[in-house]
Amino acid sequence: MDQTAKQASFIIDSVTKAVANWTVDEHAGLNPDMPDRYGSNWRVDWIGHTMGLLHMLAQSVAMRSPELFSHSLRWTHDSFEARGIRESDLLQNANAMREVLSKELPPPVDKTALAIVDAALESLRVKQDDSAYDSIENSKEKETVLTYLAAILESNGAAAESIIMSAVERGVPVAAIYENILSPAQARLGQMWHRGEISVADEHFGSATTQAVMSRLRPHFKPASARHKLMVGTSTPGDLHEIGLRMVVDLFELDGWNVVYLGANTPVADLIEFLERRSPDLLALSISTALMLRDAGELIERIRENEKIGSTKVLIGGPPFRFVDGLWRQLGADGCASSATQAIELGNQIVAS
Ligand code: B12
Repeated sequence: MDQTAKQASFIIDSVTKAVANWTVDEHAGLNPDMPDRYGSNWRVDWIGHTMGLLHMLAQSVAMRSPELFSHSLRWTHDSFEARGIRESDLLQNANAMREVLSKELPPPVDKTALAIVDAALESLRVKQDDSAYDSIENSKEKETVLTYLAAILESNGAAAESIIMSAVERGVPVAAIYENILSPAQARLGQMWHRGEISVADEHFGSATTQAVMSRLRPHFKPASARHKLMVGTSTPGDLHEIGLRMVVDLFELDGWNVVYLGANTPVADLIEFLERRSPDLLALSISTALMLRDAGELIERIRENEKIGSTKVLIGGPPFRFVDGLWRQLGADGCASSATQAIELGNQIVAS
């Protein structure tokens, strides 16, 4: 990772709380009716929103990627729109944050950060089409995805499981169930939450059901002949997403690898110690939110600096790499794949090279 950019991002993180408070003061100064419009918790909510934006700005600076912040502001814009939060509030808040940052940040961090905020505000002016976000249309199992989702939305876990088990019975391979049914269903749940169509509880039920279904598929695993290679899979410390990672690990297992699935949020020191103890051929690191990018880069730096495990091959993946091209190279990984199927091909190549 670029050390100057990383230090600049730490500076932004260090002033986040103060900048968020000051921003909300400025924003509320223009809108004395904030408590009437957003309820008694309005201040906490707007401070939380502003801090989230600032943390994303820090990641965007660390990665030297204005797109990351623009993407995040657009995402917030659309989510606010779906919840009836005025666009003028988002814009006034972002402009107030810009003003406060211009006073609080030292040069040259101020210039870098303000250019990123300006680019994001400018990009909001262009209406975007989010249809590429929907992977159901392109799925070979579109009908099954829709019936699976319908069962989830009725909170009927038994029906959801039986839809997937029927797919197994008609010969759909595990990899295809993952890629063509469960992945697009999860992405659609995320999209529906974003649009304000379902609650966090519905998403949690869907994610829990998908994980339960994945466990039920294990007896149907028919691994290829042994490759005598070991891979360890984890999400970046602090990252709570685990479904994509688990799909990747399962498909490596089906490809004949020995696998260790550590799940989400393994603490850095414990992960390093584990890698030293098990010496895997490959570490698969999942990064699902852009908020974890700098931490992922630091983790890879720690691995590289370590005499015992410095040459471990590191494969990364997750949604942020779909949104911004070439981001993975900055993190010092050996490769990045956008799906579990691609991960197997690339993982084998990387380890053989
Ligand atoms: C379920 C979910 C959650 C659940 C996770 C539950 C769990 N047990 O896993 C919970 C509620 C915890 C959650 C929280 C948050 N989430 Co969330 N979440 C999702 C959601 C809806 C589905 C994730 C999923 O299961 N996808 C299905 C899997 C199969 O897809 P996948 O993860 O992309 O994985 C595939 C590839 O990316 C790749 N891959 C994944 N990992 C790896 C690793 C390697 C090595 C390789 C090679 C490939 C690879 O292969 C996988 C299979 O093909 C997504 C929406 C989406 N479009 O994915 C948002 C999403 C990932 N979340 C998002 C966000 C922003 C958050 C929060 C910050 C929200 C908030 N404000 O609190 C928090 C972060 C919490 C944290 N500290 O991690 C964003 C991330 C955007 C970004 N660019 O940063 C997404 C994309 C939603 C969106 N459109 O904005 N989330």
